[in-house]
Amino acid sequence: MAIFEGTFAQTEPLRFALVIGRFNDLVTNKLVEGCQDCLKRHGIDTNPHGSQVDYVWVPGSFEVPLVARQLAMSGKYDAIICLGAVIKGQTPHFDYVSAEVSKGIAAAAFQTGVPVIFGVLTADTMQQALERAGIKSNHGWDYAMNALEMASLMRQLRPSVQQQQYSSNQGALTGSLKSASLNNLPAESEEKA
Ligand code: INI
Repeated sequence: MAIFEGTFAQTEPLRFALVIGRFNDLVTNKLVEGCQDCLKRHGIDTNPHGSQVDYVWVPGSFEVPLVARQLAMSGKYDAIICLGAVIKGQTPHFDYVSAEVSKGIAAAAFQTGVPVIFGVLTADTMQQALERAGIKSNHGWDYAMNALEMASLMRQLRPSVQQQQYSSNQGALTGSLKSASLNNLPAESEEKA
C-alpha cells in the first residue's frame, strides 16, 4: 500500500485560477498579493498574461462560488483559489453572505472533483480582516500553499490512462474514478463511442 501527500516541487505544469470578490477590495487585493508571493516563490509564473494563473474578479463573495464552479468545470485548472472578505455590519447580511459562500465553495469542489480553496476571510471588523491580510500575517499565502498541496495531491490520485483502460475493459469505470479527474476523462462523445 502507499502514502499519498502533496508536494511543493515540480510546479511547472500546474494551472490555477483565482476568483476574487471586489467587495472590501482593500482586503482582497492584499490577499491576492499574499497568494502571488507564495506561488511565485514556488516557481509559478503569476503573470496574468502567462500560462499558469488566471484572475477572475466578481462583485462580492456571494458571487464567488458560481464562478469557481464554472472554472473548475472547464478542466483547465489544478485548483481554484477563492478570495473574499466578509465583514460584519449592523445587519444580518454578513450571516447570509458568509453561509452561502462557504457552502457554495464546498459544493463547487465536490461537484467537480477539483480542489476549490476557501480563502474567504470572515471578520468582525475591517481591522481584524486587515490583520489577516498583511498587517500581521497574510492568509493569502496560506491559501496558495493549500492550493499547491491539493493540486499536487490530486495529480497523484488521478487514475492513469492504463488504469482507466483496465477498468473500462473490465466494464467497471467506477464513479469514484470518474470524479477523481475531469481532465483525464474522455469527452462524453468518446465515452459513448
Ligand atoms: N460581499 C463581500 O464580499 N463582503 C461583505 O462583507 C459583504 N457585505 O457585508 O455586504 C458583501 N456583500 C455583497 C455580496 O457579496 C454580493 O455581491 C451582493 O449581495 C450581490 O449579490
